[in-house]
Amino acid sequence: MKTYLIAALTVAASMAHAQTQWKLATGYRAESFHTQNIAQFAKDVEQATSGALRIEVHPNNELFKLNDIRQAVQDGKVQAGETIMTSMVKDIPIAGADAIPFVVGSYDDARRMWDLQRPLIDKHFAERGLKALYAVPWPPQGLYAGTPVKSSADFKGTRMRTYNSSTVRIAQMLGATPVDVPMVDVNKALASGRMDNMITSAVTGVENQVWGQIKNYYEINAWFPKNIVFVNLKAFDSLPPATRQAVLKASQQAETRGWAMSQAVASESTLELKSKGMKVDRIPADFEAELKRMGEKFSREWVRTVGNEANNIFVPYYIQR
Ligand code: PCA
Repeated sequence: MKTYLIAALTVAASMAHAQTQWKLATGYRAESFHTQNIAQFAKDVEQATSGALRIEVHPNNELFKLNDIRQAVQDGKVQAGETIMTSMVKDIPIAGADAIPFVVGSYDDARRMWDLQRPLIDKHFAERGLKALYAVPWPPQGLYAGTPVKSSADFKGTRMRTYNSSTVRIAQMLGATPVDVPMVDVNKALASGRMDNMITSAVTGVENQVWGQIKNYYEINAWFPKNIVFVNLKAFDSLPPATRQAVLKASQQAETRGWAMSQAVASESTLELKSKGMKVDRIPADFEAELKRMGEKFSREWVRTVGNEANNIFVPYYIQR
């Protein structure tokens, strides 16, 4: 009996020794579809490696703020993370390719964009000691407004909630004052009257129950920003080969599953906004044309900051179309 116990303890101890634990930091809520997808990814990895790699998910900006997560993973302060790609544009401008207004208009476009963007992201990540695992888009970005809008003049002097440098620039072009509000604080910012309008997805409106203050949602389909899940390269490389393979396989599955989830929540959320009494509409044609011109101006500015690398995405992107 005693010998069995000792043998069992020895096995348990050696298994514990072989176990690696990663923390994964994200800036979004645990209930968010992106985070649910990560939780499933972590489960898949744990199962495929019989517990040799456990990934503990820390949501809600709990470990690091969304915009600091890439640097924290790069510096090895946390092994893995998720952020929105546009949060990296200052350091990796090409990461902002998916938040240029009116370039990507559908999930198929978003897929083509990601296929072209990924090799460049891989290169920039490798230079920084990072490894991209997968990326998943948010549903299309629409316009939320407190009062019905007819033209850009309606935004002059309003406070527009922003979540990255792209949305800041758009707020400026509309003559609004940008107010930086993390996604998890939108409901509070609305309740305390800090913001009047915003551009984001239907699901973000649902998660923050915006209908109390905001009554109009316009499906302008402005862009499909992506969240990216990544790991410190040293942490990845120190795994045994079979564990690395398991992580890559689970990543691929998470990417496929995440895109399907995104598409499903896109339509469900728009219906939910309607069911809560919000008016879901198209914007007037003149205003749409005005927004498109702003989008073009934005993309000229962006191409200037990115330089030649922008061609690697946009030349094939427009040729394939
Ligand atoms: N929701 C996030 C990013 C894009 C989106 O749809 C946010 O509003 O911050």
